[in-house]
Amino acid sequence: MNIKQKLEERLGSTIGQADDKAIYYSLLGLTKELTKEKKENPGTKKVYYISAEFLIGKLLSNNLINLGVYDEVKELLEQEGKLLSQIEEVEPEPSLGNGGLGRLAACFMDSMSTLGLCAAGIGLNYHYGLFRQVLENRKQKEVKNPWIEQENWLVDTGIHFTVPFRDFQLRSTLYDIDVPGYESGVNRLHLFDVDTLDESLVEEGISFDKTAVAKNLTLFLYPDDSDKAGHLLRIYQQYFMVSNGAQLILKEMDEKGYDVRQMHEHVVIQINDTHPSMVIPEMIRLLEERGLSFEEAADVVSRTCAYTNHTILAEALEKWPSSYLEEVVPHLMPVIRKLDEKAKKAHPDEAVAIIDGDGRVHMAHMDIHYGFSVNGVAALHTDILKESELKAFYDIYPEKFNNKTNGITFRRWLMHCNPSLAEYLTELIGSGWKKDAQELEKLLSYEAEEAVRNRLLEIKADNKKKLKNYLKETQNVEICENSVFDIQIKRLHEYKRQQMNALYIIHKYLEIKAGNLPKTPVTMIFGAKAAPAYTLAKDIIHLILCLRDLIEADETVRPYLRVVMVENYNVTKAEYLIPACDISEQISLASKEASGTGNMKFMLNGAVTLGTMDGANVEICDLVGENNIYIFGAKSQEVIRLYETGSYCAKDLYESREGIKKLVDFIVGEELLALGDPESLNRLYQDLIHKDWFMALLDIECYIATKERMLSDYEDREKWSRMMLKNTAKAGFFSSDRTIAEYNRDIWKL
Ligand code: HBZ
Repeated sequence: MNIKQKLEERLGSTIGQADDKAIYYSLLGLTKELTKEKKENPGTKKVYYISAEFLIGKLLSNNLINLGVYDEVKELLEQEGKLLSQIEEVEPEPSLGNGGLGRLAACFMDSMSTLGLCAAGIGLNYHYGLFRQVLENRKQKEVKNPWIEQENWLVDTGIHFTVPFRDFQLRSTLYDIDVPGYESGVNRLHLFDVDTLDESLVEEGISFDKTAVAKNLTLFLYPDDSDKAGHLLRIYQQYFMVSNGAQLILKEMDEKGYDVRQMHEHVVIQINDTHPSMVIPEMIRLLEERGLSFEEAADVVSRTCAYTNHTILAEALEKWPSSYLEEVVPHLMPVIRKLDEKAKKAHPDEAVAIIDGDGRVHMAHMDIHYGFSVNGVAALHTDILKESELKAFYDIYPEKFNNKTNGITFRRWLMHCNPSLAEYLTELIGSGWKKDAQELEKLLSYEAEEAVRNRLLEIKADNKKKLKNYLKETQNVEICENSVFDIQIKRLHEYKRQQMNALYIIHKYLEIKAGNLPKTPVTMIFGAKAAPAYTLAKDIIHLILCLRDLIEADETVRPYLRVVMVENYNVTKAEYLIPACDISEQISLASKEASGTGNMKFMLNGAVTLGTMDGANVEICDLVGENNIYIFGAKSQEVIRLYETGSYCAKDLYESREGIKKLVDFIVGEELLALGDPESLNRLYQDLIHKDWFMALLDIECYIATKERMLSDYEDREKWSRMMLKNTAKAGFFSSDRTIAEYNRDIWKL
């Protein structure tokens, strides 16, 4: 039976007669059926990628692409007057992730399947995800983000485990999402859940009774941890995730008849940041139950586990008070204490202790002592880990440290989100790049051809129009497609410096007021969620929204400068924003952004980077060359030195630089105070002058100068289109297929 027949059978009507909803659910069913027909990726050694987050995005189109039927389905629908892009609107997007770490896990799932690796993801099935962001009264409001409908991508496996806690135990149910590779086999994403969940616990917004663990365990990703109950809940979640994971791994080993004493020959557990770290003591505990001695169990687990670090920000490196662990998982503490004693015996240095003098358990330290690999996610990041942040560990275990520069799946971030560019590339250089991304370099031979460059400009213009229409439909804002699209989309965090970009807006506003008009109007686009308890991040959102409205109401500025904040930024919105971007904002304080992956998505789609020498920006710069990227700001060495000596003083800059003072004062000037919340604006103002922990004032002047140079270069369409071409052509290195091949070559050895 062909696809059309199958689809109409599911619909019970012709495609033409059905509505978008009915077509979506029929396609969902059909896609699941087609996936079932694919073979699982085989292997005698399997990697389990454990992660608190999997930011998978909508799945329909991507699965159709990977199953090789996307074009057929799209054409079929078009013949009947239907648009696949319209039908996709019906699909809810799960928010099972927060940012780069979660999206990376999703890209890796795609690449592991595509490369035919025997692999699985392990995580939790959060019913309400992170949260959905609503922008109201120029502020962020959080509401739940339900995504599990009657018909959905989850498959109930009928597999259950029992997870023990101090006062009770919980029965789990395993749900799977199939992950078909591109023209390859299938792997699974395993999401564990509790049967006893009570969704009605969530009252208004995202608040709920944090003590009713059996009822709330999988409601939200990263529930509020500003009090003790919240901390405990996160420990409950993490332990539930890893205990289920460990039990699943042992079950699969048993089924294949493998000896658990040889676990390291058949299993690799990749620990994605520290959230899954308890898998180490838990697996040891389970092996002890099976008769291994502590020494034997610790040895085989150490040869099985590998740890990826995604940040050097101290506040993100988890340290749990042992009293909390005693309250939730007392049976794990004896194992952790033994691991601590063993490590202390060999390495008495307090800097590498698992349990510190205050009785806190350092999860990353446990990962490094009892894992065989520690990797950073970009070259600079790994160097900083080795030379400063984790130096004490690097001195002990130099052989464990390695770099794996992040990557992105080109199936989603080019073929799906930018089909016209993908098609044009294929027309020029053939379709080999879809399997071997390095082939994009063939594009370089067209650099001198004006017709090619003009076509690239045309595709960009079309994508800008598409974004304009999308924003009109979804948010009722009307932007000018002929303006420069300057985009910063990422988690809201001080180190990412959205506040510095906001200061640029103030600069530009004042310039326009003074009569210095830009040749081409500029549209500044933001998308960002702030963690619900992160006050200063919310203040920055408030500032951006106040600036937006100030400009909207000003007839003299509005034609030249607009500010747009995309509500509830997520994967779907990124798929519209990235292909439409001219200027990619990657302006973190050097040394703070471990890698970044948005930077890679933008360059692939022909945007030009405005960035600091941080994370993977450094590698982008190496690849495209200094003439095809706009780099500014303090270098990481200098920043690290400023922190070490404590010699950065924002106030000095504020007081000595008239230009800086003018911009910062504007935050609490009468124009903004007339629009915004004085407390919020004042808090941000005070912070910038007295703290400015991420040194926005240090880089603001060269940031403004560099962006102005960039805007003026934008006018030279030939020069700009050459830069666009170069960026796309050099993006092949950032395919997650390359990253995963390296993980496999150096760490997993499947
Ligand atoms: O991981 C990000 C890094 O900031 C980014 O530079 C990198 O490209 C990406 C992939 O390696 N890290 C995160 O997204 N981290 C988190 O979201 C996070 C969330 C909760 C935590 C700790 C970190 O407790």
